[in-house]
Amino acid sequence: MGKTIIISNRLPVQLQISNGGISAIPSVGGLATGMKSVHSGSDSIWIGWSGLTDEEIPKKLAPKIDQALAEHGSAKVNLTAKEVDGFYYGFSNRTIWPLFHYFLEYSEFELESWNVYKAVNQKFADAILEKAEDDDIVWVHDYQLMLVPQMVREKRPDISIGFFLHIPFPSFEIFRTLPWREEVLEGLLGADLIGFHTYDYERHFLSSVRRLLGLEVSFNDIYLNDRIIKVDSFPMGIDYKKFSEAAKEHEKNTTAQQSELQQRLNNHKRSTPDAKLILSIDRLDYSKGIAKRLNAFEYFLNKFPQYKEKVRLIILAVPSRSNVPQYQLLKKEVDELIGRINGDFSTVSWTPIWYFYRSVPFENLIDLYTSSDIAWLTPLRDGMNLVAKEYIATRTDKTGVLILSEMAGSANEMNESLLVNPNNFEQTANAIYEAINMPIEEQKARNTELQKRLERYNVERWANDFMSSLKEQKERDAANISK
Ligand code: GDG
Repeated sequence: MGKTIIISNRLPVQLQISNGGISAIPSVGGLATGMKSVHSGSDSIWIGWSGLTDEEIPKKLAPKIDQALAEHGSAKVNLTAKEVDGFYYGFSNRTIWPLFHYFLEYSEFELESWNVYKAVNQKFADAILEKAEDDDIVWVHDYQLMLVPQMVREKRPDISIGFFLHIPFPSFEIFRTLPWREEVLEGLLGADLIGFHTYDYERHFLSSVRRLLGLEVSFNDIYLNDRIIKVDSFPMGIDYKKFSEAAKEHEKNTTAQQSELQQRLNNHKRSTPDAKLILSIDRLDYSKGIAKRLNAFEYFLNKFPQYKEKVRLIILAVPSRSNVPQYQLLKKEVDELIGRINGDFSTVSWTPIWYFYRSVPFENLIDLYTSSDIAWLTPLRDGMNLVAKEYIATRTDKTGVLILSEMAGSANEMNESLLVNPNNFEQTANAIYEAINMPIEEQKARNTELQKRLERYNVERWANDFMSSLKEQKERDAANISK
């Protein structure tokens, strides 16, 4: 068996240029940790964009960058500022991202950025082709690279190609509005195996393939000329051990070892023992429903005024894609809403919302998860939502309540949480009330089930399931062709 080539827009390491030198630091995100088991040793390589444009990389540092990346089993695809603009901020994040999250009105259909998307996908495919040898396996990730499978297959029909989409695949009625819908489907069909987080996304994709390309589809197989392409769902898990152990370590911290945030949260608990902390963490993205959540919080405070001074909402909004206009508008809307709600409801001893617009180090993330009585995660659409899973994994004493949107992929596996429609303020306000008043025994019973499932279907299992299915598929396809 050959090596595995993993390919995604961003690499599992982040480059830092300082004092004329360069260093590559491992990323902590879900994809990077999830792929660790696949991306190990010398038999795998990860190809992606470094996050720095050609213009940003000083010429004399270029060889050093390649070397630093090679030490982490990675290689970069070079992109100019213009390419990043058309491919990443343009077609990926102004066309596909809003469309696939059902924000049709935000989706821009611009020929220019589609052309850049195609050219950049070809660059990624060329980078794979340069490294690909017989018996290699290629695993392509996410919506930025949907044309890559076909571009690789054209030149190397012999190697195994898998594709995984980390965001929802929309229903046919939404997908059909894309001017380049057939090309996108054909790009994906270059893969032997196409994976989604949920069964629904898988069905939507199959329906688009049948109706737009007229291909024969049987269960989750697509017949294309002499090939069979398999489509399946692989709900992504988390590094359960990492989160549960970090939470256990966190509990052992002496006051001197505690972060400032942890000390403040502990003080808050001590001074107001019957007050509840509600946590909300997302990238600042319109798909995450942060503005709706703030409106629902206001609705809750009006409906249940007895909880004024008894609840506090912590909003951690992580900056994201801030040069896309919709994200700038959203930032303004969220800032204003928080200002208004705090202005209307605050008392001398209470501010209803604590707002942080930044990303925090991992240890602070654990501080927030472990200190919050309730996690309130209500995206309007979300491929999976790993934060919901991470919150549950850190609840070592099994207390805590998760209020989760039905529209998150993770809702399928987290039935023991309080599932809500984020557009229904009445239902959401009642869920907050229920969460605040849920008996400890019931919290523990729900979380015991959730934790068992999350521990079992962890991210390593996800990656291994996908890889085994890809290998099986290749064998099945080879047997079919030789018939
Ligand atoms: C996409 C899909 C799908 C967040 N804030 C901080 C921080 N995080 C980490 C969390 C979590 C990750 O970022 C966020 O993952 P999500 O799944 O919640 O959301 P997206 O970023 O939108 O991810 C999503 C995912 O891909 C995987 O397929 O689930 O649906 O949209 O791991 O812990 N980490 C640190 N500081 C922060 O401030 N250190």
